[in-house]
Amino acid sequence: MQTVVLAAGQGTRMRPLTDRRPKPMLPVAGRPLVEHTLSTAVDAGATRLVVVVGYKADAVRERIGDTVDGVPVEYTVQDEQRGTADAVLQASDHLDHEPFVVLNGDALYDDESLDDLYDAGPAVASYRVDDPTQYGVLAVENDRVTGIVEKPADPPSDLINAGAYLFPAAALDELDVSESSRGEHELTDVLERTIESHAVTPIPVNRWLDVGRPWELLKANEWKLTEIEPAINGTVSDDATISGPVRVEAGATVNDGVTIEGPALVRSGATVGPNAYIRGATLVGPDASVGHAVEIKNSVLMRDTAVNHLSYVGDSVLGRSVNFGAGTIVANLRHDDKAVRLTVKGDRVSTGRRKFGVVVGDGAKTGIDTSLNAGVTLSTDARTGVGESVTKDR
Ligand code: TTP
Repeated sequence: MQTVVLAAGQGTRMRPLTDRRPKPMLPVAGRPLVEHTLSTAVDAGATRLVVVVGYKADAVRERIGDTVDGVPVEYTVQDEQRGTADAVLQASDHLDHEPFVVLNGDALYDDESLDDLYDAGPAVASYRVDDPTQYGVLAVENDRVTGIVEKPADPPSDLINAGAYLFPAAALDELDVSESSRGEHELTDVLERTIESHAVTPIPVNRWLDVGRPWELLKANEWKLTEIEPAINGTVSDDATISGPVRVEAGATVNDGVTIEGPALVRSGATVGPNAYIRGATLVGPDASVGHAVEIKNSVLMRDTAVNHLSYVGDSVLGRSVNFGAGTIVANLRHDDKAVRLTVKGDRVSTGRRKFGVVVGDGAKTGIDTSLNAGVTLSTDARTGVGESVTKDR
C-alpha cells in the first residue's frame, strides 16, 4: 500500500533539540525517530513511501536515502507548514489513484496495530486514554467513526486520533480543505469529508507515542531500547559488569570497573569508564564519552557528548557535542514529589513525570561543579560558570 509519512514539521516544542536538526532525525535507540515509523510501516505492508519533508529537509533525505528495508522512498517538499492536509496535498503528485495510508513521522506505533490498520478498509488508528480532553477525539457508533472533535470539554468517547489513517482513493480529491480555526489545513477535515461517503473503522492501537516534547523523546528511548538486540561487539573489559539487554556496538570501548544495567545502547566510537555506572534506559551516542565516577541513568547522550568526571545525569536529554565539567550534578526529583515542569514554547508545563532532569542543547558546556535543577533547559551553545547553581533556563 502506498504510504505518506509526514516529516516536514519544525518541532518547535522540542527546542532547543531541533535548533540544528529536524525532529524526525532525533535519536531513538540508535536510529532516527522517523526510521522507526518507516520500518514499522514497511513491516505492516507499505510498498512505496512518500516522505513529506520541509524543515531541514536535506538531513532527512540524506539519512533515509532511497529505500527503507527494500521499499522505495520518494520525497516531496512542503515549503511552508500549512497543515497536515496541505502536506498530503504536496505528496499527491506521487500517489496513484488508489487507497493510501498517512502516518505522522513523529509517532511510534506497535507493529501489530499498524498491521491491523493496513489490513482494514478505510480506517483511523485510535488510542484509548483516561482523559481525552486535550486530544482529537473520535465519535464512534457501531464500530464506525461518525465524527472527530478537537479538545472537547465533553468527549464523545475515550478514543483519540492516533495520527495514522487509511484513506480510500476518493480522499485524494478531498485534500484541498479550507483553513481551520487555528490557521492550518488539517487532515482531520479530510477525514470528516471521508466519513460522509465511506464507512471508516476505528482501529485500536495497543501502544502509541506521539513524540513532540523532550520528555517524549526520553519515553521513545525507554520504549525502543527495550527492543534492541543485545550484543557485545565493542571492546569490553573483563572487569566490567553488564546485565540486562545491553548492546555495545563495534568500535565502542567499555573500560575497567564499569557497570552497565540495561536496557542500554553504547554506540560506535563511544567510551565508557573506567569506573562509570550506566543505568537503563540509556543511550550513549556515537563518539560520546562517559568517564570516571560518572553515573548516567535513563538518559540520552547524543553524538560526541562528554560527561567525563565525577558527575550525575538522570532522566535527561543531552544534545550533540555537549560537555559537562567535572562535578556537574543534575537534579531529577522535586522535594514536594510533584511532576517536574519544563518550558515548552515559553510556557512551563508539566512533564507528568516525577523524575525528570534537564534538556541540554547542542554545544552547551557546564563549568566544574555546576548544579542543574530538575526541569532546567540549557539552550544551544549555553555556558555555565564554575560552581553555578542553575535553577532557571538559559
Ligand atoms: P506537529 O507535531 O503538530 O508539528 P511539528 O512536528 O512541527 O511540531 P511542533 O508543533 O512542536 O512545532 O505535526 C504532526 C506531524 O505532521 C509531524 O510529523 C510533522 C507533520 N507536519 C507536516 O509535515 N506538515 C505540516 O504542515 C504540519 C503542521 C505537520
